[in-house]
Amino acid sequence: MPEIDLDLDVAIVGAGFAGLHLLHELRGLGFKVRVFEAAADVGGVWYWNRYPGARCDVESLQYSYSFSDDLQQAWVWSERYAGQAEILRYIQHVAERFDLRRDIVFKHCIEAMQFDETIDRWQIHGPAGTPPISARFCIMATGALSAARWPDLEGLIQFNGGTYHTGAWPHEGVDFSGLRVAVVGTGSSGIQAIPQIAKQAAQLTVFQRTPNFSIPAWNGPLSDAAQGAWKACYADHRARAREVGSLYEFSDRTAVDTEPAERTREYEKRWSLGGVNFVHAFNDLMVNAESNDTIADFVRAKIASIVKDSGVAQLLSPRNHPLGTKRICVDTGYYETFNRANVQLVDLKQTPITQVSADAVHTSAGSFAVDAIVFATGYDALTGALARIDIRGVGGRSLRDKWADGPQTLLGLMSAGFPNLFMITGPGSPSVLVNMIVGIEQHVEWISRCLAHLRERGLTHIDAEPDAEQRWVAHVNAAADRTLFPRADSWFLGANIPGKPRVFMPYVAKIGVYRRECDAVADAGYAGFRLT
Ligand code: NA7
Repeated sequence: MPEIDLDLDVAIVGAGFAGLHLLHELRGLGFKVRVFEAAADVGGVWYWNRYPGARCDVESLQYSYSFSDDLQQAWVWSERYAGQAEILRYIQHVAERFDLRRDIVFKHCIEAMQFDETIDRWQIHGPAGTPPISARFCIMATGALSAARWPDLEGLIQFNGGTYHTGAWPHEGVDFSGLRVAVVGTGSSGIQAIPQIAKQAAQLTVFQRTPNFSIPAWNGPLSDAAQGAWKACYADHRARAREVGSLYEFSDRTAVDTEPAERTREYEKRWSLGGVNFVHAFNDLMVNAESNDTIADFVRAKIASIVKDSGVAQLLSPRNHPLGTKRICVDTGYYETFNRANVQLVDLKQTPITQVSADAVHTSAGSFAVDAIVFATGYDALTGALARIDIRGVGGRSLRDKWADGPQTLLGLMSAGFPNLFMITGPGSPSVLVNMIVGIEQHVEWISRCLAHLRERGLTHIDAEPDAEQRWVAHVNAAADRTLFPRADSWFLGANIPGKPRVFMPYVAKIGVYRRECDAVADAGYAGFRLT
């Protein structure tokens, strides 16, 4: 572990995909930079999310860095969708290949930071007893889905068995053999973990508050031929990804104007191909409720055809939100799992959890004796990791206070009154709506160019203009309002956290559109930002 350098050009918080790429880029530009990471090693969410079945739902060849052709040619992926262990090995390989660990301070959780206006520097505080760090710039690479959320269940403290969160899974793994297991939560994590846990546990009880739409992954080994063919055209694929995020088969047809039989053929074709590509079957699905009903009906019919108990199939069928307005899930055998004799489904909408006791989960309908509880209850998304740090900007104002009614940013990159502080894939940028690696690389490029620009001109201070920020926030809200997204109680809107303001946080735009908006700002001398 490196000595803590107390006087930096740039401090980066977080050693996941974003932090590592930033470190490589900024070190290459000659900045004195260090990364501070709470975990014992690199990886970010892929370090923590070790639950059974954890897997990326973007295809491996696309969920990887593009900044080094040597890297992308050398690394060999084994499956169409990489599992957590393989992605973590890839990130560790990147850290070794580019000799990154020497500039990362591990087990160093940042607790607080203040901007000192007299010297244009951030004072950054880590664990108690460690000296404060001083950095001209600070970049939050803290992740959009990294602040895991445990539900506040009465009596949980009395529970005698093991309790686990998918977002903070024990490194040694958990053996559920012979146990009666509860899983609470049926988002992407629950939907991936449930089939795996069901195979091991004696009895699995799934506690579902809201059913989600899930599409089969049809994961499998990646052949050398397919991988070789993709790598031969990597430059073209990456250029397209910079426009669209992930390379799906985008449609130029509307569902509403397509004959029902042809529509169904298209949905069947895409269902058999699997993955998120399914939701791009027509180009009006996210803006036209009537069109969305057609794809939602198709998935509900699939659920009914897979799940043998029609009552269970009904409970698993989402009806309270348009398909895709909550993050679409991608699974391996999820709906089939409910045909197993050792799996039961409890509908928390009708019968909520009332309390947990020493050996059971109790709902308004009855008691379920269990030996272990898995919480797949998600995250305080997009703002949670930032809110956990006491960030104080100009005049000692806290970011938490400024964002009390929802996050306010310019381009999702900075927030006015917090000079020299950047965010990677922050609220107000496309963030979780696109392939995260593509979004990360775009932000790393923009910030690197910005810091080089400031250094060349001897400038020490950059801040967002409040007016420009307000215009951007309005623009982001207006973009969301043109879609069906606001119709779901999703974590995109903060709806999963009691008391969190209901504001649609990511920017609904193609990454290429957003990239051009960001580049235009930079080309105009950072219009909307104040540089001194
Ligand atoms: P999600 O998608 O937020 O899913 C969390 C699930 O947990 C969801 O079904 C929630 O129901 C449920 N939940 C949350 N709190 C409770 C309580 N208190 N009681 C019962 N059920 C609850 O998180 P994931 O980890 O699955 O996925 C997050 C993203 O990470 C994923 O999209 C990928 O991008 C990676 P709700 O829908 O709120 O009613």
